Amino acid sequence: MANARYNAPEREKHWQKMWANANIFTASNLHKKPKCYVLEMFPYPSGRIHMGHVRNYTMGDVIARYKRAKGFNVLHPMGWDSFGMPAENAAMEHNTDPATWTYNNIKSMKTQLKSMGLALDWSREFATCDIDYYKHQQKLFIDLFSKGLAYRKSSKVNWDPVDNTVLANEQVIDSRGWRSGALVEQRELTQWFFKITQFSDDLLDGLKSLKNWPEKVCRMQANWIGKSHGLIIKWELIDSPQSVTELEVFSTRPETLFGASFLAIAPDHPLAITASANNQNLAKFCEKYRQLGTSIANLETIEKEGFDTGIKAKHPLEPNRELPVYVANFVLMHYGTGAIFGCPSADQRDLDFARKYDLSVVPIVAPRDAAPATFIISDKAYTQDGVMINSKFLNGLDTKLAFNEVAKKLSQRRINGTATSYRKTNFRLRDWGISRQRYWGCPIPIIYCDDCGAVPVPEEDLPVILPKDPSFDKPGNPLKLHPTWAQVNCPTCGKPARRETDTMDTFVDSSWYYMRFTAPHHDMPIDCEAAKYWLPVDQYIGGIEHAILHLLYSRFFSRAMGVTKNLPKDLKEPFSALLTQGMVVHECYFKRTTGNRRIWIEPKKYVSKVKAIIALQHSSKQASLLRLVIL
Ligand code: HQ5
Ligand code: ZN
Repeated sequence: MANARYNAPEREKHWQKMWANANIFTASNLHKKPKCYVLEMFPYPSGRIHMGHVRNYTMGDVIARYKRAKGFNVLHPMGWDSFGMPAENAAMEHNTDPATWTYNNIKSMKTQLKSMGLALDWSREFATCDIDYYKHQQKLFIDLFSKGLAYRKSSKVNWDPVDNTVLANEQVIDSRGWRSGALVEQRELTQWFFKITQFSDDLLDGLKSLKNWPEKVCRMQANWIGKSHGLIIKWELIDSPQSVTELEVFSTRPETLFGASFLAIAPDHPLAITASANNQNLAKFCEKYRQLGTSIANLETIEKEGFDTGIKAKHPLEPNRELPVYVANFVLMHYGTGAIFGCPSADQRDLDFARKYDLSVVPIVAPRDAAPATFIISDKAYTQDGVMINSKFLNGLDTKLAFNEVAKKLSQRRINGTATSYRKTNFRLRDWGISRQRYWGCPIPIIYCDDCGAVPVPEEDLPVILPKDPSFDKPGNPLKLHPTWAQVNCPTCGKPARRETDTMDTFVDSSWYYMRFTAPHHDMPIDCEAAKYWLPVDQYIGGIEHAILHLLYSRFFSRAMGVTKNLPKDLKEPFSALLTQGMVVHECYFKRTTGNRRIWIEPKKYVSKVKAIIALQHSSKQASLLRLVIL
C-alpha cells in the first residue's frame, strides 16, 4: 500500500527483530573480506541517553552501514565506561550501591540505544566495571609494573576535601573541584604513576603519521607534550646561604639574556628552602605558595607574587652586573630546573613582575620593521621573533641565530674549570597519576608488606574484586574504611599485609577498551591475532573534550602494551582516522547544598524559574545557587 503512512514504531520493531535474528551486525574475526572498524566513544552510564549520544552514535552508524554495504567486514561495537565518581555520588545520595545504580542505568540506556536501531554488534558488549574486564586490566597493570612503566612516588596533588579524592589539574576550575565545587588543597601523597614520559618523543613524532586526524587535535596534543629546546645556564651566586654557590636556570630563549633583570625560583626549590632557614618571612611566603600550589593551567591568570631573598647572581655575560634572586609563585619546580631568569621586555609574566617590583625593563628584541632607537616596551611585552637590540655581540642578529650565538659563547665559559651551560630538551608532559581514593574503580593489584614492600598480586590470585558491601556513611575511601577487605597475607613472605586501597583513574579503563572489543571474551587481555586483524580503528568518533587526555592516554597504552608484549609492537597508533564532533550542550544549573556539594538540577525543574534563579544568585549573599555554562 504505497499511500499508507509509514508506521515507525511498528516497522522499526519488525526490522530490528529481523536484524537481530539474522545476526547481521555480528562481526566475524575470520573473514576474507577487507575489514573496517568503526567506533564511537563509549558512554558513561549516567542514567539516560543524551541527545549528544544520539548524534554521536548516529554518525558512526551511518559510516558502519555504508561500509557494510560496500562489502567490508565491519566491526561496530558498543560498551559502557562504567566506573567513576557519578556512581558513587548517586550511591551516597540515594542510598543504593554503585553497582546496582550502574547496571540499572546500563539496562535502561541499552533499551534506549536499541530502540534507535543502531547497527551494533551487541555480542561484544561489556562494561568496564565487569569483573571480567577489570581483571584483565589488573594483569596489564602488573605487566606495566614489571617493566617499570607503573611506579610509585610521592607527589603534590590537588585534594578535594568534599569528595575526598585527588583531582587532575584539568578537574580544578578556578581553584575549586569540578564536581564538588569545594576549594582545592595541596597535599603530599604517595601515588601510582604511569610512565607516559618515556614515550614523549614517540607520542609527538607519531602525530605526524595521523593524516586523518583533525589538525587541531594534533596541535593540542603537541602543545600538551610541549617539547622545547633550551639551554641550562649556571649562575654564580653572591651572598647566598651556606654552601650554595650556583643556580641552574633553564631557558628556551637564552638569546634574551641581556634583557634579564632578575632571577626567580619556585617556592619549593632547594635554594628557597635553604634560604628560608634564617628568614622567617621568606619561610612563610614559601609555605603559603607550597600549600596553594600552582598548576600550569592557572599560571597565566594568577597575580604574580615574589619575595626578594637578598641573594644576588652574577650575570654570565656581564660579570659586573648583579641580579636579585626572588622566590616567585609563578615558577614551577617541576618545569625545567624550577628556576628562571626574568626578561621583562620579552615575556609578559616577567613584565608584570618587573612592574610590580620596580625592576628594569630593557628591550632586547624589536620587530623586524621597527626603528630600534625608538622601540620601547610599556605594558605589553614583545614576545615574538625579531631583531636583537641592546645586546652587545648579538645586536642586529635574528633571534634564531642569536640563540646559537649565545649558546656558543656560554659554552666557552667556565666556573672553577667546569662548563657552565649545555643544551637541553625539555617536555611539559608529566607522568600520569592514576591513583584515586575511591571505591568505584578498578582496584590496583598491589599488596604492602612491612618486610617486602609493594608486592604485585600474583597472577593466579587475580582478580582483586571490589567488596560487595561498601559503606558510604563516613567520608573517605570505603575500601580503606572496610573492616576486612584490605587484610591479606603477603604473597612473598606470608606475613599479614595490606592491600592497596586506591583504585585506578577511569581513563585507564578507556585507554584499551577499543582493543578488547576485538576479542571481548578472550582469556588474555588481548588476542594478538584479533588485534592484528581489526586494529587500528578505521574511524573513531567522539567529542572534542577528549582531544587531549583520552586520546593521548590511548596512544600511550598501545605503545606501553607493545613493550609488555600484550599487543603487537607495530600497532602504536590506535585510531587511524578521527572525527571530533562538537558536544551537544546547553546551560545547566547546580544547587549548592550543605557540605558544599554541587547538585545538578534537572532542566524541567528550573525552566520556568530560570529568571528567579539568576536573580537569587545575584542577590543572595550565600550564593546558594550558581549558574554554570558548560562550553
Ligand atoms: C555529546 C553530550 C554528551 C556526550 N566515556 C567517555 C564519555 O565521554 C568517553 C571515553 C572514550 C573517555 C558525546 C561525547 C562522547 C560520547 C559519549 N556527547 N554531547 N562518555 N552532551 O557518555 O556529544 O562527546 O560523556 O563522544 O557522546 O559521551 S559520554
Ligand atoms: Zn612480605
